[in-house]
Amino acid sequence: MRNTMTDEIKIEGLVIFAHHGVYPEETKLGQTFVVNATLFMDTRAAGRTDDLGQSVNYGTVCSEIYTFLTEHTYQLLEAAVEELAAYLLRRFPLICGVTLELKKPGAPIRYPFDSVSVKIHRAWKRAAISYGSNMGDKMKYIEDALSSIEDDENVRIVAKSELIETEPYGGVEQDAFLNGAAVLETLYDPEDLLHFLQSLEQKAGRERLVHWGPRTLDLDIVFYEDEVIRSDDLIVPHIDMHNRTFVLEPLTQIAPGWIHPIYQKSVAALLEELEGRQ
Ligand code: A4P
Ligand code: MG
Repeated sequence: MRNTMTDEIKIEGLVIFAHHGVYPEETKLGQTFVVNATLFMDTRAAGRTDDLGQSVNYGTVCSEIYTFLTEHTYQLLEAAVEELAAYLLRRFPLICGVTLELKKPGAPIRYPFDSVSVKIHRAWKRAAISYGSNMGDKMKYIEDALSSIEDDENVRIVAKSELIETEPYGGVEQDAFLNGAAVLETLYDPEDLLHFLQSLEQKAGRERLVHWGPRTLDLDIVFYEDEVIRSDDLIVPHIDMHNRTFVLEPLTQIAPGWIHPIYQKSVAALLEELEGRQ
């Protein structure tokens, strides 16, 4: 997988007068804030060509930080810095991650202190999803879901497989499926991504009647970076993906080398093994 933490552009000590705070005086009178930002990106192309068009203009980034912090008002440093990080990641596609620190040297604290601050790291994360439909206008359910994904500001589609027709798997007698897979970059954490995908299933009129039964739309998270997650409502990597041709075949088209973090095998190797077993 792509290493997103290669090079850094740093902005230190950017001073901005703005109006964030819990107390009414703070939002009314305003005060000084100081921003430290590290922008993670691959600077090699700019380094080789000496062309600003291949990089991120740090002057523009400073202006955007200034505009954002002066045009919004947040009570909490946490909220200001969270929203600012997402804004910068959406606004500058070359930036794959940011570390942002927002300091408030004049915070209303009645003891001597230098500064209080909140510092966070946020980045675009890679996820692989698979989708299937075997009711009604299957193609349309899938295409509508993909266009809703494209429209969401927290997700970018990196690659999409072809859609393939597959025989039902899992022993329930039902119509053939249309299946596909996509690689995404997302600002959602795994749980939020699950909830987002479930909202699209609901939009497609999905009713949960029979386990493994017919559905207008099923959207599953196959991988999220190389994370291994086992919570009550989310298991990643998808628990049965290695047994499913309808997941592995489309995923092999777009991400053959993605390594399953538990089996330590690539998607292409898992497909080859599965075909050998069948
Ligand atoms: N959940 C846990 N982990 C995940 C994950 N990684 N991604 C939980 C998405 N959801 C995850 O799913 C049940 C619960 O799984 C969710 O509430 C979520 O919290 P569901 O979609 O509500 O219900 P389901 O249909 O009972 O199960 P599931 O897992 O979606 O069904 P499957 O296992 O995906 O199987 N044959 C072919 N050829 N093609 C298909 O696409 N699909 C199925 C559905 C059966 N046979 C098929 C196909
Ligand atoms: Mg599902």
